[in-house]
Amino acid sequence: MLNFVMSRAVRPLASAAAFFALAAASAALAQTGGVAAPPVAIAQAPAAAPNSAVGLATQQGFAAYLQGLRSKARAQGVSDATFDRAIAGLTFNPRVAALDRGNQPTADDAPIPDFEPYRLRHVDAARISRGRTVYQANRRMLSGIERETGVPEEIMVAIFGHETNYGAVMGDFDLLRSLATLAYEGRRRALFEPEVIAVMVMMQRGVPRERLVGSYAGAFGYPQFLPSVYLRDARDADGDGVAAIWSSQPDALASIANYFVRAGWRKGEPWGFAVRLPNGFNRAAVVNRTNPPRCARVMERHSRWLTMKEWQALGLVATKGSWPAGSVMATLVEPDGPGKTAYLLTSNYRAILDYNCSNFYGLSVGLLADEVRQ
Ligand SMILES: [Ca+2]
Repeated sequence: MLNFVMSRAVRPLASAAAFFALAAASAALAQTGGVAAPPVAIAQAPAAAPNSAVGLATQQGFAAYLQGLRSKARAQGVSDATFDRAIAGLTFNPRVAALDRGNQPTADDAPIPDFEPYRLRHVDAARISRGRTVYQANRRMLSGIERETGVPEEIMVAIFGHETNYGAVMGDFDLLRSLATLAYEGRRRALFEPEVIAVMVMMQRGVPRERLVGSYAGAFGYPQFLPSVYLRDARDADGDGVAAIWSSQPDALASIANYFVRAGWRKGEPWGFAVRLPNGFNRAAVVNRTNPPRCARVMERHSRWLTMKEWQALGLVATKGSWPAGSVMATLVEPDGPGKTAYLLTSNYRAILDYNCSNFYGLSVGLLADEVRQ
């Protein structure tokens, strides 16, 4: 299960797909009475809070806001009948608002914890074992998708494992209620309002209302897609005509692969691998001097890009296995500082960061994938 350390490691992200893990972690905490979420606000806001707990003005403002979405929904092909069905009985969810307030971005100068304790919790024996079971159960389908897309079978499985512990923790918040609450609240309306409309589009396309549940921040199903990501990337792989990423492992795994194709996964290249640095390695010579366009706190831990041939010439040694082709580019990351395990990370690692921009997430997905394949 994801835990709160992940949400501390997660930075605010440009990608709409950015906060899956954070949302899942918070949803899991909320479901289990977790102690890391804001305790007072949540204790005062039971799951089915009556309108009176929020205040009439808030509920009236919320209802007026929803009505104002009608023309935007129409523009996306949502009929008035679907729109009315979507907003029927919908109320502001104070618990969602409290969870959102509890997940403010980490300060830029906050210390970053070590990766190794995180790895031990998230790439653990149980998650590896279940991943191997999912892998074996879906081999025929997975290998077909890998042939078609170039996305490795084990990467699909590892994302599934990290997002929802293979479907065990998907969240039970009503997506429309959560996303509309977050949009109405306004702090990230530009992000959440299109997601409200996207849920309505899903309804218009026939997704059953009762399937529209997920994390408090609107991520849902086995891969914890946002509704807009679902509309863009979800696929039907088992042939029943519905991209049922909430109940079909083939659909979910194929949809994850589709996401990575769009994110630029390069066939035949690894995500990365562990390396040993030579004594006296000159880190200053490989510092990245460019400004990352997004996700700066995550990217600033990476060296500049060099080819595998250049890294080898600098004396790096792969701790196991062989090197990729000499022309493949990679950055160097030392998540726990000098003297501990270092990693060379390719552009495929950046595709994992596109899914969730956290080095802890990216490394643990890659390492879980390696274990699942063995
Ligand atoms: Ca299907």
